[in-house]
Amino acid sequence: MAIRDIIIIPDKRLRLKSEAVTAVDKPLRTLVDDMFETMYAAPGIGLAAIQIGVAQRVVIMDLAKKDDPPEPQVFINPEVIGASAEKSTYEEGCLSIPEYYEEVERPSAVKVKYLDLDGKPQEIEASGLLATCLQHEIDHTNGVLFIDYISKLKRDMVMKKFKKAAKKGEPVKPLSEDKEPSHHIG
Ligand code: GNR
Ligand code: NI
Repeated sequence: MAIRDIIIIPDKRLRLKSEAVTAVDKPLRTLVDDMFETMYAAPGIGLAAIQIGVAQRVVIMDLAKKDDPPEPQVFINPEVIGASAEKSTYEEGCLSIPEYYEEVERPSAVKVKYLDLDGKPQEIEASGLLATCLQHEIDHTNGVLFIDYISKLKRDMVMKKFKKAAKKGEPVKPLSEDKEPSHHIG
């Protein structure tokens, strides 16, 4: 097992459409193991393979509450095959856009088909946080980020901040701490 580096914006790989998994084999299980170790270390509640630079349609998740037993879930080649008309709003974050959080509206419930770790086709009807997280992760497999759903003004601000930090090779501070010092008052 190994913790892998999580790539962050503006890394262009986050915009790739990942390739379908063709074999649920040993190397895939190793990838999944590494993804869990990476996600738990971050920590996060979900992870798509592209976030560690692997453009394969693999998503993992663990929505267990802190201090409850772990509930690892794996979705291979996940696909939304149905969505409710009803929407719900959730404050989302992303390990590839560290420390930025914004409300996103998505269908409240979705039906998703996928393969399990035995390569067996499965379907799940998800609501609540699972529905939000599945949509967030499936978006990653298609090169879509949650900032694509916020206003252009906010998105441009976030991208600018991360581009600047990437150029300087600096860690990115939360936007709340990003106020420029005043030049006129002591
Ligand atoms: O850890 C994560 N938390 C989260 C919160 C609200 C909606 C989606 C997520 S997923 C995110 C981890 C991540 O970036 N997955 O791609
Ligand atoms: Ni994410």
